[in-house]
Amino acid sequence: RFFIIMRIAVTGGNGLVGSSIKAIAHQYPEHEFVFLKRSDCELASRMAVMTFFSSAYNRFDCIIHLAAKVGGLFMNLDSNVEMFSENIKINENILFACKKYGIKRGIFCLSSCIYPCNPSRFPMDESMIHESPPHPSNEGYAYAKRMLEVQCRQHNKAYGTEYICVVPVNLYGPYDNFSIKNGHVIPAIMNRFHGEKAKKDGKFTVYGTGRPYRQFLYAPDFAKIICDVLLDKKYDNTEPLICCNDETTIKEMVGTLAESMDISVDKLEWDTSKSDGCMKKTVDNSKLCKYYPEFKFTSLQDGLKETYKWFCDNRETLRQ
Ligand code: GFB
Repeated sequence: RFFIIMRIAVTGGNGLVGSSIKAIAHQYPEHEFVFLKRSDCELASRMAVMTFFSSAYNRFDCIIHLAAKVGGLFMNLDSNVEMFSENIKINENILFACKKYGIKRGIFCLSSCIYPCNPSRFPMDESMIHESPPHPSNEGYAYAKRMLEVQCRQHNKAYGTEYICVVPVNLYGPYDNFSIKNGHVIPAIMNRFHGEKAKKDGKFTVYGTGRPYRQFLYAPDFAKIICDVLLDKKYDNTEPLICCNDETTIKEMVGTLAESMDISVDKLEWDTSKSDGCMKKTVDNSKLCKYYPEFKFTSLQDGLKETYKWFCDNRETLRQ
C-alpha cells in the first residue's frame, strides 16, 4: 500500500473534465483524488461549503476546481444574470474554504470565452485576459471567471499559495452535457443529429453561418494537462496557462462531425437566423508547448469519433 502523498479535492467531479480526470486518476497512485459532486456539496452556498470542508474527513492538500454553472452560447444568451451570480458565489466560497483549511496548491479552470472579443491582436496570450470587454453573449460567465483569475493572483501574493488558472478553449468529449438547448456546440449538434438520423427525412440543421472560428480541446487531453501541471511541478510558476489546440471554423468542424456520424455533408442546412456568437477568440498555446513540448493532442477527427462512440454506448445515462 502506498503512503498517500497528497489528497486532492476535485470539484465538478462528475462533469466533463472531472470524469476525464477520474478515468486517469489511477496513473497517479501515490495521490488520493476525492471527486465532489453536486449532491456532496452545493458550492454556491457558503454554509454548505464551510460545513463540508470543516469536516475532519474532508481535509485536502490540493484542489482542482472545475465546478461552475456552464453552458453553450444559447444558454449564456438567456441567463447572463444567473451565470454571473452563481459562479461568483461558487468561486468566492471555494477560495474562502481553501484559505481557511490550508489548501495551498490548486488548479482553477477559466475559459477562452472570457477573453476580449475585439483584442489588440491575435492569437491572444495569457497576458490579455482583462485587456477589454468579453463578448456580450456570455459576459456574466466571463466576468465571474475573470474575477477568479484576480482572486487567485491576490491569494498567491497575500498568502504564498500556488493557485494556477488554466484556460481551456471549447471542450468536448465523453461525459459532456448533451443538452440540445443548453449544451455546447459539439454535444448539442451530436445529440440533435443522432435523433435526426433515426428519422426517414432527417433534417441536419446547424445554427449560425458556420463562419466563426473555434479551437476545440478533447477533455481527456485537458484532464492529463491538469494533472501534470498540478503534480509534476514542471510548470514552475503560478501564472495562467492556456491549453488549446488548432483553430477551425464551425463549418469545418461540423463537416468532420457529420463524417464521424456517417452523415453526408451535403445534407447540412444552415439556420442563419440563429446567433454566431463571438466570431473569433484565438488563443496561443506557446507557453504550454514550452513546458510540455512532447504533449500529443488528440485530433478533432479522432476526438469526435471517440465521443460519438461514447455517446451511443451511454445514451440511457448521459446528461442532456
Ligand atoms: O460551444 P458554443 O455553444 O459556445 O458554440 P461558444 C457556439 C457556436 O457554435 C456559435 C454555433 O457560432 C453557434 O452559431 N452552433 C451551431 C451551435 N449550431 C449550434 C448548436 O446547435 N448549438 C450551439 N450551442 N452552438 C462558449 C461560452 O461560447 O464557449 C461558454 O458560451 C464556454 O461559456 C465555451 O466558455 C468555451 O464557443 O460561442
